[in-house]
Amino acid sequence: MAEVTSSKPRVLSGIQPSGNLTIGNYLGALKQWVEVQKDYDCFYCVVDLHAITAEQDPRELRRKTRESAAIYIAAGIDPEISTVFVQSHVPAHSELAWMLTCMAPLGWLNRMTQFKDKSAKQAQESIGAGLLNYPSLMAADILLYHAELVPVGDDQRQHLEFTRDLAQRFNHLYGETFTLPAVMTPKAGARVMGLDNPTAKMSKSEESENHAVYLLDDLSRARKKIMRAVTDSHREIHFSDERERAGVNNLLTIYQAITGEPREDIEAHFAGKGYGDLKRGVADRVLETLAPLQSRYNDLMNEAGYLDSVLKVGREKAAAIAEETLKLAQKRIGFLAPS
Ligand code: AQP
Repeated sequence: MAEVTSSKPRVLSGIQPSGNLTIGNYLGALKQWVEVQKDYDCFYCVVDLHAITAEQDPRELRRKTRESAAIYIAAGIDPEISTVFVQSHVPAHSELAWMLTCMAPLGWLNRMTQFKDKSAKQAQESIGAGLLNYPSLMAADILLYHAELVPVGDDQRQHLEFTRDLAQRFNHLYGETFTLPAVMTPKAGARVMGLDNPTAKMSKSEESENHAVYLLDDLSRARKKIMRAVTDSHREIHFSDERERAGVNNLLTIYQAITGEPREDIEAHFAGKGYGDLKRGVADRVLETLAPLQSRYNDLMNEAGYLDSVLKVGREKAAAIAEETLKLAQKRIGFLAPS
């Protein structure tokens, strides 16, 4: 077993290998992960157990799991300082998830926006129970590592509150066991919207052609998608909460999230210019991000054995911590320890 020695506070986060990772996943999650990795003891997993809450093709799931892990590293996660692993490689996630599922009130689960949104797209009788129980599994992911901070996009805030509530419930019933985590969302880019429909969140499982820029999109294709983004019939370029200006606001937000420039400077930069200039400006910034990421991705996928060795070390480090927490939770709940 790998030794766990860090005294830094812990971070945990993950992304489902349920499709092609988008610039929404990058700006909402990955970019923050990279930013915190020097100050925290970070655990980043590819959450394949979550991915099967929707139907997956087995070969594709395996391929996307490796691809996602490689993208983490290509985006700037350094496996020498952060732990990168696959969720299903550490069985403690499933085991604690069951215990938490048994404690999670249906009323809480039914209130989850993500469940309501995703289940509304399916016939009632065919909705998998996993979709409803998704937040209990996410709580297990976080609580196993005593994570103090969870960097995610805006859509995961409610699941973080659920995690805190469930941890408190367990601690109250069985004694102090879990650390209550805090959520961390980025100042800009916490909710990147679809390029073809700026009133809906950009999602990797949304299949329409111009909805999302994928991190591994061919660069000219990525540019085309941005140039085709839905805008409006106004002329001025400024940030706005108005629904009909959501497309322009989304483009400006992507620009802000990548450059980190203040809003006033961005508005000044585009003052008197047209939507074509705005789209070109955003496309340039996005491509400046994608080009080095893709080049690192290709390099590391061509290095035989590299990714597998990262995931093996990651599994060992993650399992050492997760199994210890699981044992404590099992003891607290009253399970007989094996002799
Ligand atoms: N559009 C987004 N803007 C900002 N952040 C986003 N995230 C997802 N979409 C956006 C953040 O990315 C992380 C990983 O998300 P996930 O894969 O676990 O599931 P999700 O939130 O349901 O993301 P998707 O892309 O919409 O996946 P599918 O389509 O499979 O459901 C999270 O931190 C999330 O907030």
